[in-house]
Amino acid sequence: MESTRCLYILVSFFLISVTQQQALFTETQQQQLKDDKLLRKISEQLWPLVDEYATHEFNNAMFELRQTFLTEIDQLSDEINNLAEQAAQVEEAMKNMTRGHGVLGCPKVTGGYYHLVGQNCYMFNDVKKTWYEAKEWCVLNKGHLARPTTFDINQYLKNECRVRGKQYWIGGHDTVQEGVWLWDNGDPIPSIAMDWAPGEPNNYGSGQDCLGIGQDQAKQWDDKSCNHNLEFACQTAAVYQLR
Ligand SMILES: [Ca+2]
Ligand SMILES: [Ca+2]
Repeated sequence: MESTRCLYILVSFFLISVTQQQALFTETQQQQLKDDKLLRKISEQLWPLVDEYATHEFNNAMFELRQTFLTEIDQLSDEINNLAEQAAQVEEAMKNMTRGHGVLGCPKVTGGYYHLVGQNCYMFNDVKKTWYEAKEWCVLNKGHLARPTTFDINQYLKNECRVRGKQYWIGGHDTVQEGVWLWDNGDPIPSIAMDWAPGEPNNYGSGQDCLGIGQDQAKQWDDKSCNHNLEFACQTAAVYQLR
């Protein structure tokens, strides 16, 4: 009877222990579930914050980078302006130096020799060409057909016609619009600069659209057919050259 009682007590302890462990296990499991839930909740709230922070940081970094680039561009722009200014100063200094120690001269060309007259150089070519061919030839020889843009230049050209006994193509035409006379660089010829011989320009025959000088006794201007072959005068600006 005593042993049965002991067994009963042992079984009771065992059952109590199992129940306690079960209760403890359930409690642990519940705590674990709570922790998991909490972690999920934290995670759900945290990641958007992390994203937002990262975006914010990225935007800040981009903004700073942009500011840095803009500053560098400003600095480079200033440097370029300074260099351009220095280049202009050097160029001006070289011009002054050349003026002080140099002389005005004419460029050397393969087609002949330019003669210095004032600030310009002239070359009279006695091989006859059409106005267009003459224009091209002058350009190939660092010049252009002569342009009597001043009274003095016009007088000089007329005198050369007189001395040489010839007429020459010069750089004027009305090929764009009949009666509207332009220099060969496209500038209009002012009426005050015109020196037409009596009765000219007459656009004679099938049309005369190119400018010649040396007409009649006074060696004035005449409009001629551009395809007519005539001697021609080239002109170019004189340049300072070191002695
Ligand atoms: Ca004409
Ligand atoms: Ca004419």
